[in-house]
Amino acid sequence: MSNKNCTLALLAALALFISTSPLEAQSPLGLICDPISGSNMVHISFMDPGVFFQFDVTVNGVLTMVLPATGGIIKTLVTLPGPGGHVVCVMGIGLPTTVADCCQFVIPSTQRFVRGDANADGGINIADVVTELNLLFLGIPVLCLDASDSNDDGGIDIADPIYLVWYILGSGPPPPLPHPLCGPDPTADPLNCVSFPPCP
Ligand SMILES: [Ca+2]
Ligand SMILES: [Ca+2]
Repeated sequence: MSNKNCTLALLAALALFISTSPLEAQSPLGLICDPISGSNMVHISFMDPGVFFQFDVTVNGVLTMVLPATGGIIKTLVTLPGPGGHVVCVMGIGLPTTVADCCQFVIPSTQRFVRGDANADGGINIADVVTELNLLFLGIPVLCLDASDSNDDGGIDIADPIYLVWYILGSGPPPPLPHPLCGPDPTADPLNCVSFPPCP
């Protein structure tokens, strides 16, 4: 075999490998989730391969709707519980085969708040650090998780009360926007802000 033929054979083998790689198995129904801006709805579409008798749709693990098999592309609107991070899964139910396909996305919260004012009392002081520690270690809930994300990294962990302590002591930077005035979160993250009384 010449070098050229050898190269062609290798390319063909590579193309075959790529086309049969497990990537396709990661999205068995080709599920696409398209959140509708400004609403708590997501448009989903997926391919019915014709081997299931129904499709169960779950939102964050809760069964939300059951769709009959149609043997083609299925599209529908799914209502979400509110802003924040969501996982929508479609499960093809058949005998004996059952497959699941999921997608994750974030619906940004529009609630205005002040970052760092974890206890939502209109000021930032050591009580907010205590609120964040109580949330973190005792699981005491807060109305606005975004306000407790002092460093705006999209999660709440020990770095947030530490960030706030340094700021209160005058040794660290202020919390990122929205701070010190009320405003919506400029960065999308899975955290939700149900209400924040100082920022109606
Ligand atoms: Ca406060
Ligand atoms: Ca954080």
